[in-house]
Amino acid sequence: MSSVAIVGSQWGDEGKGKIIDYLARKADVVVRGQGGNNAGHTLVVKDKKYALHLIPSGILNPKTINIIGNGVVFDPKGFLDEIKMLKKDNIDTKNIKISDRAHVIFEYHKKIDELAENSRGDNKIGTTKKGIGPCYMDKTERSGIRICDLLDEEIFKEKLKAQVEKKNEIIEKIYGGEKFDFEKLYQENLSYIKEIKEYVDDTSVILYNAIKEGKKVLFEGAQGTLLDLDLGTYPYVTSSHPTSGGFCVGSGIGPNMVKDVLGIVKAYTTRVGKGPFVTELFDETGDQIRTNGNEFGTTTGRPRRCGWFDSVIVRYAARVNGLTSISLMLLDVLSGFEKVKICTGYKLGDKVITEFPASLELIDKCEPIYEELDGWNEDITLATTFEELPVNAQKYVQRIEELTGVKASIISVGPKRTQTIIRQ
Ligand code: 2SA
Ligand code: MG
Repeated sequence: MSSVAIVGSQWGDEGKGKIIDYLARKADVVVRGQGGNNAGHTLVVKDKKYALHLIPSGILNPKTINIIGNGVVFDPKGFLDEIKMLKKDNIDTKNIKISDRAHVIFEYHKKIDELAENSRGDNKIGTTKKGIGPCYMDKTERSGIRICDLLDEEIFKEKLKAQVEKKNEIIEKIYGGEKFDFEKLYQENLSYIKEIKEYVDDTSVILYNAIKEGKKVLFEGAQGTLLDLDLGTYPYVTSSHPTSGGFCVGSGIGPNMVKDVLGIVKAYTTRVGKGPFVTELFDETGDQIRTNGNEFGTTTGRPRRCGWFDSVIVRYAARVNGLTSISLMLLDVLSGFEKVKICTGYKLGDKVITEFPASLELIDKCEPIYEELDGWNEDITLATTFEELPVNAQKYVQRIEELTGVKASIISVGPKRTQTIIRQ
């Protein structure tokens, strides 16, 4: 590993956490470049679990630098809650670096996220209500407030005042919601920045120098390719770029500084929230995948939508991310099915489509074309090499590799670190 980017290759929740945790322990620098605390990963040390949403996964290694890049939307309160949790257990937080260019999430962003979702009736996106979209809206509208603005009380006051006035108007006139008190917000955030200041830095410079010195850098992706604002199933997407290109802009480096791009792929498909999903199963098989894979949201507990492996979207993810290999997760969940199916293309009228379409209306009309493979009954959770997998499981993996054009360099057969097959 010199520098490797980890990207979710479906709709998030592919099991990135396990691989990130594994690689983060060896990394000199771990970087987040997009999203905010709409991500979620759990780190485990000595049987103690730490649920992190914003702080990068290298935090438990005292020597690792953890960068929150300029492309992240930063929730000060969420960040300080995580710091508090870590400090309580004497975990050193001094190696966290926050970009002075990162945009800040304020309470009004969260409120607007919630009000906008509630007003969408049946067309809800299913957002996490963390204020992610509204904060990125301000950023692209060029009225956002960045970390560097908070470092100067007067500049911050002026910018926040203008924003609170504007947001109050939206909240009151459009949604009939309750207004925010400027002074309270201002004072709250002044107190936050006092604690945050020590972590703020020009993170692009730190990262650039680390890569030049040959340090091991892990780019920690959140969400997934199909949730990308440009490349995902728009508008049922998040407001950032969870694809490999997002790391360049989101952490301030050139594309030649990312060496490998490891796509995290679930052995089947899931998604939370609304939006198209061609291989979704509404029958007992879907229920069985959900039960076997414990496919329920970590924070809300809501059941995830489940379906067969869709090679159209993973091949798409391979192309748009430039995947150099994949890590195939949760293969053990498919044990016990008499037959397993892989979607090889979509049928649209009398046409066969193998490239993922842009239009949601077209995707809705697509029928999956399945290839049926023989399943396996054996418990595979103790396999440590590819050869130890039942022949039918091997065939399943090989077929996925053929259809996506990318080698599965890692296969995960259970949640534990030992339940990982690394292929040379
Ligand atoms: P938002 O709140 O504006 O980002 O929501 C927009 C849509 O994006 C979806 N979304 C997600 N879907 C799955 N996993 C998410 N986060 C993972 C977690 C982290 C991961 O476990 O929390 O896998 O990296 C995530 N975040 C946003 C959301 O459901 C909306 O459809
Ligand atoms: Mg998750």
